[in-house]
Amino acid sequence: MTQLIIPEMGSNTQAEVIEILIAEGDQIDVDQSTLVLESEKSTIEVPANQAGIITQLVVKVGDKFTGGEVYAELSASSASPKEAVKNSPKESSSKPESRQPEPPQQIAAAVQTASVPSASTVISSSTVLANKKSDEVYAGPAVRLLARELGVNLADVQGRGLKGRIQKEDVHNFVKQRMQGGIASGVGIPQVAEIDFSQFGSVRHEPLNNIKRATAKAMTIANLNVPQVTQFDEVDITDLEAFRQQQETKTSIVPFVMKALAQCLLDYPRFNSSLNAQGDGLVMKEYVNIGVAVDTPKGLLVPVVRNINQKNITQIRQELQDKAELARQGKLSLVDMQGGSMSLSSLGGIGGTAFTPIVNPPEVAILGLSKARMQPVWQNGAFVPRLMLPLSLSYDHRVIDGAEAARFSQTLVRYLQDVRYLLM
Ligand code: CAO
Repeated sequence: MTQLIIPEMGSNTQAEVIEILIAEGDQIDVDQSTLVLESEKSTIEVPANQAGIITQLVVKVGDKFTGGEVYAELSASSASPKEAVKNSPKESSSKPESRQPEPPQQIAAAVQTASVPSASTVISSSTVLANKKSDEVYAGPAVRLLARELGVNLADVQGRGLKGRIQKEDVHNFVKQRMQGGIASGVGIPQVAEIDFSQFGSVRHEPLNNIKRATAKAMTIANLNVPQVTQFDEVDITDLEAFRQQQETKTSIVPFVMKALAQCLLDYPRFNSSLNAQGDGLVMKEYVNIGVAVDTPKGLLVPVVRNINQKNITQIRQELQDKAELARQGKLSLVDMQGGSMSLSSLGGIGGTAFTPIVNPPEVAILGLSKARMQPVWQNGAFVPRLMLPLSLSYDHRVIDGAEAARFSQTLVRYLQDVRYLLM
């Protein structure tokens, strides 16, 4: 006759029996899970330290142990471990948390019937893909039950228990990590799978600098949070170009667009707003500041030119030049990049016919400029050559309706087509 003994748990640790996984008459193997204990810090499964047939159980749910206590009496068994499990009268019938993996169809059905994406449905989709591995994991019935309830594939979970055994807290941690990494926005975006590209050929690794990392993060946040639409338009800037060319000091098209944009923000105040934190109201701004995307050797920076409505085009040009220079030298302060009403991204000096700029939250709109080109335009019964500037206005559709965006864009067209309207 031998005994099953609670392992030592360390000083001052007391654990409560929350589940008994064996019954009198069961034939058990060494390391087979027998009890589930829960302490303040963790849940552990107690493996049998002996093989044999349970002759007497001296434990019940709710008992508290500190380690070293006897909880079952055993008699020796000659049966092989596999036969012992097979012959056990209670193994499969009495316990809902059997070691059998969940059939893939059952998990797939659970995924399909869930109408709202949740942590478990997102995780379940990978469960279906990798299910054939789940019977190879080292975890007890209670952990398997928990994993099934949460839709976690245990094959994806790293066990931190004895001999890599998966414990309940490993499953909870796995879910927590997935929640933080993959679905931080609450819309249930699964992570892109990590691929070892070296299997396809030689590769080298290039770290992202701080600016590019910050841009990557900001773009991800923007794209996940803002339902955006881009409104395209074209403006005839032939007259503006003629005026520009007459000036002694050359001013690029960008400061003119900034001035016209500032007037549009005054005309359409919702474009100069931000959604409040609860998403149920707008913060209306009474200043007019425009952030301009500047291409620098280290990456994209967006200095903000302030109070544009109070400045003339020469002042705007000077301030933009100064800030763009500071950006290229890496000397912009954080304050220089804060407080924009709206952003402007000009790729016109490079090329392109149109693009979809990404709204820079908490702003609700961004204007993209592509390269102005001479085009045949139908006027008074004939085609005439006109210099046409493509506009791409992206906006947050939670705040701005399509019709409002089209009107904003048309107003901008009117101001740039005839800058005298800016004086009215
Ligand atoms: N169509 C045709 N030509 C244009 C134009 C347009 N839309 N916009 C500018 N140009 C011309 C300018 O007039 C200038 O020509 P000239 O020297 O003959 O006058 C030339 O292109 C170069 O302009 P620029 O781009 O150097 O200067 P800018 O004032 O037009 O723009 C700035 C300033 C800071 C916007 C620009 O330097 C820059 O960094 N652009 C890139 C912004 C960017 O990366 N955006 C993407 C962000 S999202 O990834």
